[in-house]
Amino acid sequence: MGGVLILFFFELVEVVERERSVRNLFSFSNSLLYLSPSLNSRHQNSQASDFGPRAALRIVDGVRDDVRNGKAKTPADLKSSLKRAVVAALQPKSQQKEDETTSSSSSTAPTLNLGAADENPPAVVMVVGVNGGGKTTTIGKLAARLKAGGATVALAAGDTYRAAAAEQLAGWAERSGVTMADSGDAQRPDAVLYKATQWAAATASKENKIDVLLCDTSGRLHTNDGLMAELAKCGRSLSKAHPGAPHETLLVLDGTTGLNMMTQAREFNSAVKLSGLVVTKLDGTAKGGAVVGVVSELGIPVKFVGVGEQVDDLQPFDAEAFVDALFPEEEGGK
Ligand SMILES: Nc1nc2c(ncn2[C@@H]2O[C@H](COP(=O)(O)OP(=O)(O)OP(=O)(O)O)[C@@H](O)[C@H]2O)c(=O)[nH]1
Ligand SMILES: [Mg+2]
Repeated sequence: MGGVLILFFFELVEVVERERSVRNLFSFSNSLLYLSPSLNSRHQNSQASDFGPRAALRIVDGVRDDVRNGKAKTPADLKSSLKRAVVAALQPKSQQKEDETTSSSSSTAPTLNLGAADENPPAVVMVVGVNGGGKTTTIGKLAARLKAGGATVALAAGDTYRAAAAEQLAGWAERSGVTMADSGDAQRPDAVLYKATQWAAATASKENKIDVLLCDTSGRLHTNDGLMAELAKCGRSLSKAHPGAPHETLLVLDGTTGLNMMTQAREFNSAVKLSGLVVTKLDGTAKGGAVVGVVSELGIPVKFVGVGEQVDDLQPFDAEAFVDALFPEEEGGK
């Protein structure tokens, strides 16, 4: 990690030396110390080192271009340039296309791409991730959000491992004013999700139709091959029960996680193709900087952030606000 930091620092210094865009290198390097919380060990979880090598280099390239083009001359310019480069790293190209095609049915959650299910509801959203990241809580909050936007929502209890998991989800259904999907007497997670999806699809054609089915899954370590294979099977069950499903597969990432986020995202993405990320627990000291590396490397957009344990503590992702929190105005390496 230190290597990445050093590289980051020296790349910038090299650029400045070569371009002679900043006269006083000493004040420039001081400004870098100010700019980059990564160089200050007090700022845990907001470190540029967490971005990972590929994102860090991409960001350096962005800053370098601004220096070369004369856009970044002062420390303040450099800070803006750095922030712009991180914002750019957080916006995969595919997201722009998605935004253009997002249907009106998801207007309260503009980043969810549920329009494909307009003709053949329900839209099915599968939520995956490691243990305790905030999957069930995110589902509860998302349900309330979608409901507030006028959608009829049901929840599927695909976490069959923890005895209390279905109860926890049912609690969220009650809080959010949505229904629990009926999965009959199914026991295995893939069977529960299959039955729940079939039920939701059948209900969707009736008067009290279901627009969106949110599927919970058990937390699992991305290193557990057996459980990852089981998750892939759950995904296949959804598409068998309802063609086109899942319309969204969201990976929930605990914002306090560092570089391990990348490994988690890679493994989950290869088991079930991910369409979006949710970064949780950003209400604490964590800033979730490591997700910059995930977006940059895998091209999967962040769609929501979790900022608390209450029902309305889910926000659509705002790259600029996220980056402002990573590089706060007042703080610095003072
Ligand atoms: N502060 C804070 N806590 C959160 C947030 N999201 C979830 N939590 C808490 O994190 C803990 C775990 O949340 P769950 O939703 O149960 O996590 P999970 O991923 O479903 O966990 P498993 O099903 O056991 O894998 C709970 O105590 C939640 O209240 C958040 O955005 N902020
Ligand atoms: Mg859970």
